[in-house]
Amino acid sequence: MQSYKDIENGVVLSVCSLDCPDQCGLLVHKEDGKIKKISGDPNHPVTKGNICNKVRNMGERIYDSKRIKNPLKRVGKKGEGNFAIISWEEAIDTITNHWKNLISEEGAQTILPYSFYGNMGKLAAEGMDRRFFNRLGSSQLDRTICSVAGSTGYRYTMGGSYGTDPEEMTETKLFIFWGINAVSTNMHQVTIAQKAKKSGAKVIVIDVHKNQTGRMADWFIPILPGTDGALALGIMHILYKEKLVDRSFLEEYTIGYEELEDHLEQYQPQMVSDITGVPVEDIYKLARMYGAISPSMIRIGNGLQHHDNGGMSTRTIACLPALTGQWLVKGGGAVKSNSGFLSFNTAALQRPDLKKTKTRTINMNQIGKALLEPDNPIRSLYVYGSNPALVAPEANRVREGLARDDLFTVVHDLFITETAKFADIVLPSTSAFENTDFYTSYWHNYIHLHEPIIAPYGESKSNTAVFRLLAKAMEFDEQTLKDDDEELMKQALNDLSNPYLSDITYEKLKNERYIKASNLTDLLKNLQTPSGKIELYSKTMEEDGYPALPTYIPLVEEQDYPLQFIPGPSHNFLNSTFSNNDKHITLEKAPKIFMNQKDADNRGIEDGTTVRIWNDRGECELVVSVGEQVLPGVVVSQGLWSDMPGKKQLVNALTPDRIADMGGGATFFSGRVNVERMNKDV
Ligand SMILES: Nc1nc2c(c(=O)[nH]1)N[C@H]1C(S)=C(S)[C@@H](COP(=O)(O)OP(=O)(O)OC[C@H]3O[C@@H](n4cnc5c(=O)[nH]c(N)nc54)[C@H](O)[C@@H]3O)O[C@H]1N2
Ligand SMILES: Nc1nc2c(c(=O)[nH]1)N[C@H]1C(S)=C(S)[C@@H](COP(=O)(O)OP(=O)(O)OC[C@H]3O[C@@H](n4cnc5c(=O)[nH]c(N)nc54)[C@H](O)[C@@H]3O)O[C@H]1N2
Ligand code: SF4
Ligand SMILES: [Mo]
Repeated sequence: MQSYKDIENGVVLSVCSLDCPDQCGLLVHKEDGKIKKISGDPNHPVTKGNICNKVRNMGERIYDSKRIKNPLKRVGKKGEGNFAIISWEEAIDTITNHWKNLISEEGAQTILPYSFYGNMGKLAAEGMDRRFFNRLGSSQLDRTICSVAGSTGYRYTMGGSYGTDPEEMTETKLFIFWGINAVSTNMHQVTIAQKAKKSGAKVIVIDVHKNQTGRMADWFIPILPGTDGALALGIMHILYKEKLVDRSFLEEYTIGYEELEDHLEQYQPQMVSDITGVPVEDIYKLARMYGAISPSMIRIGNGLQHHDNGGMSTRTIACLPALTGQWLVKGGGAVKSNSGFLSFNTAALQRPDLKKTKTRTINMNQIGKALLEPDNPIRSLYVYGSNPALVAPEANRVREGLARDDLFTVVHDLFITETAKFADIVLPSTSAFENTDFYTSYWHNYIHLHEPIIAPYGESKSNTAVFRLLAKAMEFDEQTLKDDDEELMKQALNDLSNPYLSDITYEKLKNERYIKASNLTDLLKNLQTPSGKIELYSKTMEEDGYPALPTYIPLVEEQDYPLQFIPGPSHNFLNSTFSNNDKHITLEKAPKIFMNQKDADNRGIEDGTTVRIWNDRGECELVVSVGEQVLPGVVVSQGLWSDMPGKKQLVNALTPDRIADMGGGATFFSGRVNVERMNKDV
């Protein structure tokens, strides 16, 4: 069969590589060997031919004139973005000579990889790169920037990232979107809910911002940031008091339901109302709806996880479906992430055994602090699949660290990102459309194979190809560092122990292109908690220094600033991806901050003007949208916008690099700020 790459004109199958739960099946329409159009694959069982505008316009990004074609070396000052073209040979030699010197003089721990999921491909994001850095003995990176607090919290209750199958949600009668802006970030979850609404289902949205998702809800419940755990406990209190709990389910499938009942006594609805800002009658109404309607499904988003107490909030909400026995009902339960169903052989892919010495681990949320640390300094940073100068908290510190003259920085990307501007060497990356890889959704339970669709752009190379080159130049001669992409996939996918992937092999996937995890209804039989039950009471949590029962823990009281600042992602960008592409910038218009009328009036701020937002960490200037979309005391911005001349729109200049309660997670939404009007002539 002709490979997709060699088809000059025609339509080929693909899958979206972006860090988005939907992981849509795509059709790529080729003309004269180039991508002409991108549409949804109508045969995909979950995404069914619909895709977002971002990816419909992905072609603009692939062929954007700003895309880099060649390796580059810096010729100007760090941060200026002046580079000269060099050959791959020179690039690889420069990097590896530098590293060889560093290793002999100060040790390999002076080198730090920094990466995330700019490309969700397993080979791209956790394949040869991990093998290489394990073998190198470099410092390790704790990849905590996204949802680790929540997944750690959810695991204490449910044993891992296992939840409701989206394909069963046509049965669901009550959807609770809790801290998720699903219209923008999980569009097919909304499609499913809207379809279910036609058969009478209700949609509740609990959020700090009445954004597009809140506006499509049957009932929008505004809540004060970081108080979701208290609301969940208030619901539980009422469920027990009003005998709306499913005792037989609790007896058979949970531990700690009696201790929980006693513990809930303190979460009186009035107290919960005072904490959350949700009127007491609404707490009763919500609890009674949750107790009465089945199947109910809670879609837990990242909003509540990006807080100081994100782990505990998620652990607490994850207890709710057990109280009403939802895990036995088709279409009932909750989804935080479903990635557990598709967990493959990561050890075979990443080869932790190549690590010969114990090395330090650096939390990626504190990259600024780490780069500025004078003891055992990081001397070289290798960035791929991520843009820390824009996406990491305490951005001013991150940039100060990146600007260090004695730091040797390599960035592998498709564009000269804000981070790449600080690089000594920039390497051009292929896009996912140019790569072989496989993808596992963290929402819909399908695993996808991807074969290259177009030839590499210019001289660009994939992550795996670059790490093979680096390994060779470092004179590492293990076969594992030479394996090609097909070999990597075979190792990751054959002989799996995961019971949900019992009939998947690489060969089968190659034939069928996408395969669904199986035996999903065995969830309660396979629970990975220490007791094998849903743990309402968790001894492990106690051992780890947390309360064993779900408990409300307020946000850290930081600095003396009056407004809670929630800088979330935007509809037309994917984190910072697309924020440098004209088409997407035009669609997204301008970065905005939403503010309550009262807070605006107190400050003499008018809708549509530019305001200054500041705290001890930094400042930025955004256009304000005044109204009732957020509660008093809360301001919300959307989007991680690229730097633009004369504009101060770096929201992460304001965000804390504090670590959340669990898993080393990020606390982007737990910072506080003040806002003031700016002089008209500024
Ligand atoms: N279009 C688009 N899609 C994306 C992304 C993107 O950038 N753009 N990013 C992708 C990635 S990497 C991720 S992790 C996901 C994130 O997507 P989501 O899971 O939707 O997470 P966020 O958008 O960060 O926040 C969700 C909602 O939580 C609200 N929120 C903030 N704090 C609180 C709180 O304390 N309580 C409650 N109840 N709500 C709160 C915010 O107002 C927001 O509406 O989306 C993915 N999909
Ligand atoms: N204020 C605030 N900050 C946030 C968030 C928030 O809600 N608010 N969300 C956080 C979350 S949830 C996340 S997940 C992070 C995401 O942050 P990042 O992981 O940094 O994601 P992106 O900003 O999309 O950057 C991905 C980069 O990878 C590059 N890339 C794409 N494919 C490849 C490839 O195959 N190889 C290489 N080498 N590069 C590639 C892209 O061009 C892009 O520059 O941001 C976090 N930052
Ligand atoms: S970004 Fe999300 S919604 Fe858009 S095509 Fe990719 S997976 Fe689908
Ligand atoms: Mo994320």
